[in-house]
Amino acid sequence: MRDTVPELGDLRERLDAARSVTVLTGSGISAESGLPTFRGVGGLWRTHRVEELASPQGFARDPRLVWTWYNERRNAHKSVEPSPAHVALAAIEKRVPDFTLATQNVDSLHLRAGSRNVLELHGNLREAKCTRCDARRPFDDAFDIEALEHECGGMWRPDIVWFGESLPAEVLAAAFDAARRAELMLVVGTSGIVHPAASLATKRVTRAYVVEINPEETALTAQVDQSIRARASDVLPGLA
Ligand code: BV8
Repeated sequence: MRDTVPELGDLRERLDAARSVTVLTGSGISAESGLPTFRGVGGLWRTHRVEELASPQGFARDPRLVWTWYNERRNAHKSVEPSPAHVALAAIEKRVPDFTLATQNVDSLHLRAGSRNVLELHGNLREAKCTRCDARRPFDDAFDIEALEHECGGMWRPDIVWFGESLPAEVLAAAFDAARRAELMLVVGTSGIVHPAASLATKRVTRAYVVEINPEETALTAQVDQSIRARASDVLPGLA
């Protein structure tokens, strides 16, 4: 049961007036769908640090362990539904002339909710790619961790951006362009720790009025224009 309707200030008026809106989301918006956040449970998966597993070094060290983790996450993605917050962002997109959704999430929930202009900054788990050639294949069902070699001699890996890896150049450029021209930016469900994604919401990059929606303080709280201490589903459906 919701105790109070979060104080939105003039956010509704700003959203109605904005021609150009950019939204940055993180795993907190998918917590509403039942998925664990990236650093939830102390940033651990079983006994391993997620930053370790989500890295080329972690994959080189133990590809079967890393694929076991991604198999579990892919199955979890398929077993949940977009949250009211994901659906609300898709509805808001229809009303805004120039709307961009940059997500750090790899769960495809924004696309499943109907969002159209989605920039997947860190990739997604719908496909796997070869470490050596440019072969790709769908990642719909769990990968057989005993059959990870590709015929070219490379190895199948999830098609996502690991720590220490560059983000896809064209996706990142589009995200920076969107942040630069935005009049209003919403930052939803991210701890603001990971760069360059988090930098999109900083005054170095955007001149937008930046509103954060998060039940907790984050690395961005000190520099946003408005920080609404609430869950995404307590705020976004009302805005939509
Ligand atoms: C790059 C895909 C370099 C994987 C991810 C040392 C060595 C190497 C690199 C670095 C280093 N130090 C710094 C770096 C840079 C590094 C970085 O930023 N590290 C951090 C940890 C300090 N960045 C990189 O490595 C990036 N690449 O810099 O390249 C380079 C440069 C030039 C040339 C070559 C190379 C690549 C970063 C991408 C990493 N991949 N994901 C996977 O998913 O398995 S990042 C990962 O973190 C996820 O994508 C996740 O989305 C993202 C951010 O985390 P959050 O989404 O914010 O999740 P978190 O749990 O932290 O927070 C959840 C929030 O939700 C909380 O605030 C919570 O309060 C809130 N919440 C909870 N419930 C709700 C809610 N909010 C609203 N409603 C709710 N109901």
